Amino acid sequence: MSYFSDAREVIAGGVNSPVRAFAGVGGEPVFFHSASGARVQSEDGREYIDYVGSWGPMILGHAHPEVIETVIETARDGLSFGAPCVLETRIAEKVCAMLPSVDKVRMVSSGTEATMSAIRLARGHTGRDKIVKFEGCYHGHSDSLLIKAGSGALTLGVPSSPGVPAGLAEHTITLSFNDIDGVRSAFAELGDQIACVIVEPIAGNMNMVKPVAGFLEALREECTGAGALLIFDEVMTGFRVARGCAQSLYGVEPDITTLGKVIGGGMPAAAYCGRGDVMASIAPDGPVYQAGTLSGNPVAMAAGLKTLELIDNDEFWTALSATTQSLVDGLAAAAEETGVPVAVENEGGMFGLVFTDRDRVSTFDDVAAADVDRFKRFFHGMLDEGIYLAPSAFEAGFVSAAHGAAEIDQTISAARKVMATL
Ligand code: KE4
Repeated sequence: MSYFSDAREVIAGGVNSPVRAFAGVGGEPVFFHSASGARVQSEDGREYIDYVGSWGPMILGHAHPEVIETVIETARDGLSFGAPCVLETRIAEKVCAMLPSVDKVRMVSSGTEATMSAIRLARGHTGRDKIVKFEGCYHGHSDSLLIKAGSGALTLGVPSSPGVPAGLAEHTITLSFNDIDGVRSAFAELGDQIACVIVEPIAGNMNMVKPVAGFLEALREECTGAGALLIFDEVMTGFRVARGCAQSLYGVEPDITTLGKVIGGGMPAAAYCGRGDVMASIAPDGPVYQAGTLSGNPVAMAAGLKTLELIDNDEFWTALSATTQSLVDGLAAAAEETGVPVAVENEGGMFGLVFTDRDRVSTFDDVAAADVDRFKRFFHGMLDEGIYLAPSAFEAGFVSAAHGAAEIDQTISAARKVMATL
């Protein structure tokens, strides 16, 4: 008997999201029982320093007392109304205040819903069918986007999933991330048929890959020139890499932004948002339909709003970025001391670690060529040392405000020990 074998009896694959199944690292997944701050406790009584943070939402740390308190207070007044409530207005006001590119917001319940709806909005608003995405970027599991995708699809080796009709897939143009010439060629050939480009401004689903100089600017220029919409999928980078999201770091304004994870504070909430004239195309104002029973759920709104309120100050970001930097510097030093070639990356509360002899990974091919077997050994070695990393070589890592010097020191000490065995 194991928690996983029990789960597999009644849950497809034993998990409710594939990347959790440890298929990317081998072995059986750890079943969590509880979490607090930077640490999680497993059902079998172990404690780990957590660098997954529910894949990004837990930027304040797990079970933050103010977030928990507001969830309890809000829940006491009812869980869901299916009618407007003022909390929805408040969080939309907060997102608009934090993102200059956003005039209007539509809340949904998952990042997949947000990107799926943003694609439909772009197609409806422009009257065009083709979309552009980038290999290795993951935007959730809607049909048009599950083509050469990253994250779990890449981890499991099914980046283009069965079940997506060829007639739909043919409208998705997949280019190489950071390939400016490829973008310009695609627009030269098909520009007037392209409804939108969707991109993770910092890719976090093929480990962590930053845009090269001019890449995001080229997307902006080509979209504007062709009358296509630029969608920044900031479900992961949103309020994770900077107070103003990735778009504030690169000075490129998208037409639509998708958000998730942090804006739910650990509860199911996500959003698509952007230019008022574009968002005016969404029902009930416009003809593009999208709906959701639990969209804007008051409890999720309360958790997300409290989270945004607590991170909306420069001191938070200065401290979080410093903690992440100290982690990444320590990992790089441990690798140097043990002669293990790695490339590291970080921004705000997000980091990447790739086992490669390249100084930096800039393309999907760079990441695909990394030493996945060495990562698997590193993952399990760190797990044995009480450090919980993302169970995939193709995922980014996340630091919270609850990670302090003690957690970083313990992590670096473990990394030095484990890397020496690789
Ligand atoms: P969800 O549907 O999982 O809420 O969001 C989909 C999504 C959209 N866009 C980006 C940039 C994302 O990173 C995600 C989801 N991220 C993965 C982790 N890489 C979620 C973890 C999982 O699939 O279980």
